[in-house]
Amino acid sequence: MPRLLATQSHVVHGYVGNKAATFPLQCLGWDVDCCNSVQFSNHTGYGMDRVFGNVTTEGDLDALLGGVFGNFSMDYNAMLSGYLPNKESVRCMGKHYSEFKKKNKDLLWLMDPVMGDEGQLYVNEDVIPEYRALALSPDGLVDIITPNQYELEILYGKEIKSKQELREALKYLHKTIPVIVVTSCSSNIFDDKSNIYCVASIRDEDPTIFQIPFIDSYFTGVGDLFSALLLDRVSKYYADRAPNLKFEYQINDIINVIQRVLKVTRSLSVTNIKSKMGDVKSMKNMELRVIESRDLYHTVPLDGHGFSQ
Ligand code: PXL
Repeated sequence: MPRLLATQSHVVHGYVGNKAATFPLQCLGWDVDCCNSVQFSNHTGYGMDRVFGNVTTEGDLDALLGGVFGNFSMDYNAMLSGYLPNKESVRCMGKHYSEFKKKNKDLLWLMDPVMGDEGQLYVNEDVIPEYRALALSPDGLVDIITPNQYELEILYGKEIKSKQELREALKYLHKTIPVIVVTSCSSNIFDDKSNIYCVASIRDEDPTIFQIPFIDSYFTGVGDLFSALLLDRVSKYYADRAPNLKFEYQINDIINVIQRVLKVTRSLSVTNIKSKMGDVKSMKNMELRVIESRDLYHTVPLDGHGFSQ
């Protein structure tokens, strides 16, 4: 059974971070070890005044990661990192993951540089240089990143306003990172408000662009589910290199799975009201239906319709 270490948030109620990633990965046959970067009552979309709990201190994170790597060091096939609240936690995760990756070159490290969206940061600003240092490390230790457009711009250091600038940003980051999936691009690049775009890029290959119908509602944890599924699919892609596991098919498959999970989530919501940041009732209504979607995480057979370039 493949084993993975995931360092991201834990919420007591709801499904973001490790709560969004663990069960789907277990359904896919992964043994998942969770290190919690925070323990919050719920995600921050409920409003900061409704978030209770603690950030894991640097000392505790250091002890937890040092402990598992020290005790079980040969056991991991993959490492995932997501929401980390501040400079100290990004630095600590980076130090342990980098040391371990240097000793185990074959394991995959997916880093989701969670910083914000659409021009708004939702972690401390001081994480920025830490993520840039990890993404641009000359050692090239991170295998996959999953930024949204805003996070890509932060890593690149420049705003991206056109497809050409997007290509330049990808080229810049590919110097150190082999696989980049930009999970959502804003409409200023594609000039299209009814769809969102996902751009998947492997070093030295043309990127593939996926068009996804825009759903006017606020879901949280979708990026965390995406990263978890991506790590699963890329692991299989690298392990088998079979023609039917082509990278763009994997991404297409993940997008299909996510759309089905969102469909289940919406169909089971109490009312079909649009969810709004800071509004408890509607936020709770749109918590991802991770359990009810249990049969959806495996590869969806290609039907010839979902795939777009
Ligand atoms: O990546 C989503 C996420 C993860 N962790 C926490 C969050 C959110 C989104 O709101 O609040 C704590």
